[in-house]
Amino acid sequence: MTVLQVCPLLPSLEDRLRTNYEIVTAPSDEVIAAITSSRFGVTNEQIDTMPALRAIVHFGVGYETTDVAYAHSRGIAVSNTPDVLTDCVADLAVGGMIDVLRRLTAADRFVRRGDWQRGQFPLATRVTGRRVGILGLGRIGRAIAHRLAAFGTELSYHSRHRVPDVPYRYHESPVALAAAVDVLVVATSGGPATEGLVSADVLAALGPAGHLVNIARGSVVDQVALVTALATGGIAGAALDVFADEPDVPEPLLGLDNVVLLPHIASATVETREEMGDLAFRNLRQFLTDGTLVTPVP
Ligand code: 8YV
Repeated sequence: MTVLQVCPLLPSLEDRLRTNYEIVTAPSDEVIAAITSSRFGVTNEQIDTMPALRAIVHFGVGYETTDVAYAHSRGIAVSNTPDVLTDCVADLAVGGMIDVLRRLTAADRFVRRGDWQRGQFPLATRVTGRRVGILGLGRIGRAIAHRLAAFGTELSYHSRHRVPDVPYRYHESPVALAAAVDVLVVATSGGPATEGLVSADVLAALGPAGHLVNIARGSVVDQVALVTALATGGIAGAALDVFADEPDVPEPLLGLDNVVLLPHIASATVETREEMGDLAFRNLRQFLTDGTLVTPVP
């Protein structure tokens, strides 16, 4: 069975792939399934060069880099790795929020520079009791909210649809949500439906005392507007795990002390990456055995 490996993957997953299948790195007539990461997906051009392709398996929960409607129209099933990374992504969102409010990494830089010998580190912002807005109350958004409840935060959210069974206040738009909170946490999916959702207007509504946390996708935030807001005091600070054009980080951000910059590591723990690799492999194996996927994308 010939499987296309689109990009480098977790070494333990690559080993299992090589042990069980004929792995190729370029599209061909024989390829029956493709395995890829959320970052790379499979392009429509690649799909068109693989007439026997029947499944696209993603290592990652996001799948916006693959045109799922196009794949489905060609009779190609698509899977991702939901749930197994929810906890780690939510943990990192909370970590990023605490970091940017309490200025942990900025304080670490202060100590390393030897500045403590010269004076006190400036006061930071209290985490407990903050008003936090979650943009996108899916699995990950809910896990973030669940954790933040322990900090006595006042939680509200905006999602495509009102979520019936949660105790958090719903706001009709991202602007309304941003205007009502101290911290805006972005937890939506990526892709065209959420592109630029956090616009200049949303950042203005968040305001000079507001903080932004983004563990979703860089595309969800108007990055040019964000850089301006951070550089000019339009918002107080941000913790960013994702960027519009990874691995490029806008140059002006590198010099700002009010921004926590992370290299897309929300799911990057040994435990979670192994579980993602295992789920991706099980999707592939099950598909090649009986034509079904463990976690198909809708
Ligand atoms: C990973 C992610 O960085 O799951 C996702 O959608 O963005 C992250 O978990 C990615 O999948 C690894 O390629």
